[in-house]
Amino acid sequence: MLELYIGNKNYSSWSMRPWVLLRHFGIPFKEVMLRFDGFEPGSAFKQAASQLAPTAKVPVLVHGDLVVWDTLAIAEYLAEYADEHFPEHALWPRNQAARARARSLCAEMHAGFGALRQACPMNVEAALPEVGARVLAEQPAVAADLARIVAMWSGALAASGGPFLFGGFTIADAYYAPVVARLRSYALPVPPAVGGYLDRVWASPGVAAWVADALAEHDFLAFEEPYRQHR
Ligand SMILES: N[C@@H](CCC(=O)N[C@@H](CS)C(=O)NCC(=O)O)C(=O)O
Repeated sequence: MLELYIGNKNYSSWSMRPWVLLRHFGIPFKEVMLRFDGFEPGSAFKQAASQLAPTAKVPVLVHGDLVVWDTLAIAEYLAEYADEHFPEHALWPRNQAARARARSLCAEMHAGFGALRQACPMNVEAALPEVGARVLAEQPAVAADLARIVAMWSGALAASGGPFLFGGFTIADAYYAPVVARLRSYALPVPPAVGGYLDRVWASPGVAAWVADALAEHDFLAFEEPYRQHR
């Protein structure tokens, strides 16, 4: 049985990606939450996470004796696992060129969009449109990240015909699901075609299940909240 170690669902954008992927495709797994009490070396989270993987971060996938950390490595392992055990599901696009493009998009997310991530941390339950408007006006790097995301999604949707970036839901959509959450929470403006994509991602089964759990969490963590004082 696959075991996926994750953080708080309201806040942990990296944990969201592999969880959504597994849930979307109905691949059975056991979820283990390591609550974020803090990221200092002495925190319970860091102590537990450091027992699992050298990075002491989540997500971590454990499969028997194998430990896989870092989201991209986990996504690749899950794609191979699905090829073997659930061949009816394509976690990456089946077309080679589309698969290469999907990997490019995921790598770009993995290494980039620092300004957006910093200014608009994921907070599923929060509605912070005034913060979104302010950071967009005051931080050109956030506006540049948003413009690149809009161009990326518009291009992929036009090329594939949708409903998701590469037609059916793939790792690329799971990778950008936390960005969809941010655009919604901070009400960052997008053109209508991209707005439709946000709605489809939000309604997709894995994402909807994660969001429902995040909304039920009720665990306000002040160190994850640059803008709110309370829920
Ligand atoms: N590159 C890692 C990043 C993982 C990451 O930063 N996870 C956050 C939670 S969303 C974490 O565990 N943070 C703890 C810390 O920074 O000490 C990945 O792709 O999995």
